[in-house]
Amino acid sequence: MKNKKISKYLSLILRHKPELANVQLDAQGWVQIEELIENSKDFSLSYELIQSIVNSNDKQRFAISEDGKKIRANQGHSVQVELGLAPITPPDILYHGTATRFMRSIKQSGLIKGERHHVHLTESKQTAIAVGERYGNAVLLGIKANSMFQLGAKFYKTQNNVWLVDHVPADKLLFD
Ligand code: HQG
Repeated sequence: MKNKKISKYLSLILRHKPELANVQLDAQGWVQIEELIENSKDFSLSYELIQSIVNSNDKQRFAISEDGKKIRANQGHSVQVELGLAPITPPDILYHGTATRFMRSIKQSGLIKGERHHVHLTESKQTAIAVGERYGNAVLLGIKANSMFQLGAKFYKTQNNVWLVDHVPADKLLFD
């Protein structure tokens, strides 16, 4: 339970509000682990604790750099970062889970990124439904990803298998 709280705290610091822990993200979103341990007043952190939270995180939300000195969130930022992902070819269909109450607006404007840097998509129907359930009655949307790609849309895949795209036009959505 305590680890879950710390994991949520790390998401907040590494994606949205680094200033709360008196740390700075570099251009690629990395924070020095030593600095995080020293500056964070909200939790008593150690290198081993951070490492175990990174390794056990259910969605692999965080990565530690190869030299072991830095940590970053794999995706989900609202602060400006350049994750350095290369655009890749998506599968024919990807999925997005949302809630029934957003559908009217989604049918008009497609999927928009809102506060985040990208619209988040997944290869897994199950994951999409779970994401939609966070907001109410879940709706599973299929996305004609390859068709969008053919028309020039750029798709990225994060280290933890989240697909990112700038926008999904309404005519590329599949729903019942
Ligand atoms: C909806 C979690 C009205 C969209 C998950 C979603 C994900 C619209 C909400 C990650 C809309 C935005 C992201 C439109 C989109 N009109 N509503 N035109 N277009 N929406 O949280 O995808 O646990 O920013 O359907 O697993 O729900 O944080 O995006 O319901 O990967 O690691 O607006 O967050 O990961 O909500 O979730 P969000 P999301 P973590």
